[in-house]
Amino acid sequence: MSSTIGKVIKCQAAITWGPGEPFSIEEVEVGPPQAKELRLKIVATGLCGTELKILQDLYPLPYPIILGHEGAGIVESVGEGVTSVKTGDRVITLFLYQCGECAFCLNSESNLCLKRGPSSGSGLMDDGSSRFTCKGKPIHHFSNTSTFTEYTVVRETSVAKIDVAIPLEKACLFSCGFSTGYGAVLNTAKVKPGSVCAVFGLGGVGMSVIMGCKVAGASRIIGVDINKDKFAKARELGATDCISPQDLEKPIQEVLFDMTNGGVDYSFEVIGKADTVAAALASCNINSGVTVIVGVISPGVQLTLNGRLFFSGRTMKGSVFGGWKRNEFVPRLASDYMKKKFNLDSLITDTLPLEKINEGFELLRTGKTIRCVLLL
Ligand code: CND
Ligand code: ZN
Ligand code: ZN
Repeated sequence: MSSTIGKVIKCQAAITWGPGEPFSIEEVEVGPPQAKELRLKIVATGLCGTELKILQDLYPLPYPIILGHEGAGIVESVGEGVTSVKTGDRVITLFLYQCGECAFCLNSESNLCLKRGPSSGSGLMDDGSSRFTCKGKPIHHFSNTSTFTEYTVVRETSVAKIDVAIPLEKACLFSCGFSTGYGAVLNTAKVKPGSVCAVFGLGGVGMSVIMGCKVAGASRIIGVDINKDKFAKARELGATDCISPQDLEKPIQEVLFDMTNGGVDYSFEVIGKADTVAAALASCNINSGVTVIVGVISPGVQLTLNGRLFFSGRTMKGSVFGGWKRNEFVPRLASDYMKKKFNLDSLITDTLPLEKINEGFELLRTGKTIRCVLLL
């Protein structure tokens, strides 16, 4: 590895040239890391529902771009001033910008940085340039990570060390899907033992919400999805009931209200659609019901909520990256993993090489995979 230090690396990457375009496998040049940056050899990267939305809903991003935000890899080299990691360290990527110095970053209760919030930024590094080029053109970075490439460059603050015995092809799910769902339960909702929970959307993130609810001691966990093929896995992971809204004669919120004698204590929206947000809110109980929105709602989509739903004690809140901070999530998740509190492995239903990334997203779009992990 040392022979590449300080040099440009040529490698394969999946480039998205414009909104909604399929991934194109190209040779890219990846420049060496600058101050406070590091270059990472990606070993594994999961395909998350967020990229699927970006492709389907034509998100306005700085194109061309290398997407991917659920990665795990090995540090190839570090730029000037990097102190927390070194060549050879195993790390996972952190898509959420956390400067580590502002008032929000210093507050133990918050994980969104004052400087950038959850925004993925301009697609450029802090010096205003990109470390990727392809066919002579600069290619943008995505979400502080860009993992659909054999090598990427990220800020030092965009990785967390994972020096425990979890294989990187599994640990990549700590980088988004698993942590996002599990943390939404433990950090954002703070589900109390004995609670009744409903989870709308049973993808990789929703399944991780189910595992979180189980660890929190929920007495009942109701999975809601229009794809009934998801139900077997949801039950295996802890769901006590599974319902498809398409099988019902009444709206899902009314069915949940009746089933639970007055509504659920916590509902999680893990789809990112306006109508399921409204249904999740209406499903929770009028006194202390809490709805957590985990799903990413596409730009321009407005929510329509009946104001009467708030003539109640209900709470509705958002959750990004499960409320985790860079320095705290790996030790906690690794410890729970070692104690076998959750089953990370069962989320990974498919593995593919980088060249088959379009096939992987097709599996996700058609609901045939929970998490497909690309092995690079
Ligand atoms: P994935 O596509 O795997 O799962 C979505 C699930 O929702 C699928 O099982 C669908 O069948 C189901 N679904 C779709 N429409 C409906 C509907 N109308 N009613 C019931 N079920 C439906 O996606 P994922 O699990 O990877 O991601 C889920 C969401 O989480 C998605 O919006 C993604 O963008 C978001 C997310 C949020 C964050 C965060 O930090 N908040 C991080 N990563 C992903
Ligand atoms: Zn900050
Ligand atoms: Zn994600």
